[in-house]
Amino acid sequence: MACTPWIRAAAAALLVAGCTPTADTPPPVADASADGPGDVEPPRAADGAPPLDAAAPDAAPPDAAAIDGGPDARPADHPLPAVPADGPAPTWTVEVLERFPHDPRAFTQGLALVDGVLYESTGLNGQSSVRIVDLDSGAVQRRHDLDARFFGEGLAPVGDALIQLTWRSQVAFVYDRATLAPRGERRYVGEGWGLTFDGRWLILSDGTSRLRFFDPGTFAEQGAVAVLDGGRPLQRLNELEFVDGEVLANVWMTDVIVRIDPASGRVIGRLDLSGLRPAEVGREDVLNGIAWDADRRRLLVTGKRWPYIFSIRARP
Ligand SMILES: [Ca+2]
Repeated sequence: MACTPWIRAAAAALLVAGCTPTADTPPPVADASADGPGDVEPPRAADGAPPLDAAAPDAAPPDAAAIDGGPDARPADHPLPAVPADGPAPTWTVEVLERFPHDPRAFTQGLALVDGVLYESTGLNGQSSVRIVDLDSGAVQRRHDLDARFFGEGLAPVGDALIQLTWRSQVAFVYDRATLAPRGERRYVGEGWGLTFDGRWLILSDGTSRLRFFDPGTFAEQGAVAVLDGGRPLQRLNELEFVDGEVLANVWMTDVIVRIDPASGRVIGRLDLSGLRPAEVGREDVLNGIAWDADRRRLLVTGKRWPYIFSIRARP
């Protein structure tokens, strides 16, 4: 087991056994909205406490090579190309590699895949759920429905637990990842939109341009970073996915997924998925849902009430 003491403590708080953090990540930094790109303050906790690294001596340095390490930094079959070290963020079109059926009633708000198992969170009051889905057939193998008071949002696996946000209820639900049996709740302030786990921190979007970092065990907020696209705050960040050192984010009501450096908040690239939206879906049934299959290096995307999940890669 590769757990650090910090992770073990967080895992214990979640009753998580056998956690295997998969990535090292830059520590969260304070909100950098007043700063331009490349001019971000040194890492510090949101409450002005000493740098997080001081409280977490096992913290690893930022894994910058995974983001902009040049053409040899990633395998040739990686669906996300290397990003230029400087200059404007590129936009790539994408090609579909595989197409899978998807429940057209699922108002997708969160998608994640770990150990070959696909997990989905759906939204809308009275229709919200957390699911285990067979990717190849689209069959829902397990499902837990939320009380109609709750509107399900982002979803992230952490060890053998699943954590699901709610939109405005300021509560996150914790489940057993294998059975979807409820394990408890965590409180947070503000809206919940997207959620992903970088191996150390939960990363949360709330519909603004911020990415917020939370302790997965206590849900204590550790800091935040403002996402800047060409120097301007990028609002409406929605479903998230951590992929090899970067954060992918749906931008609500667009056909675009942005690639974000979570250390600086800088948008380092965009994927244009405008060709994927099925003709039969409604106006609010937008692109939303990104899952990274680390074992098979597949990038899966879908949308709200879309009849398909697609495996894609950027066109070089
Ligand atoms: Ca996701």
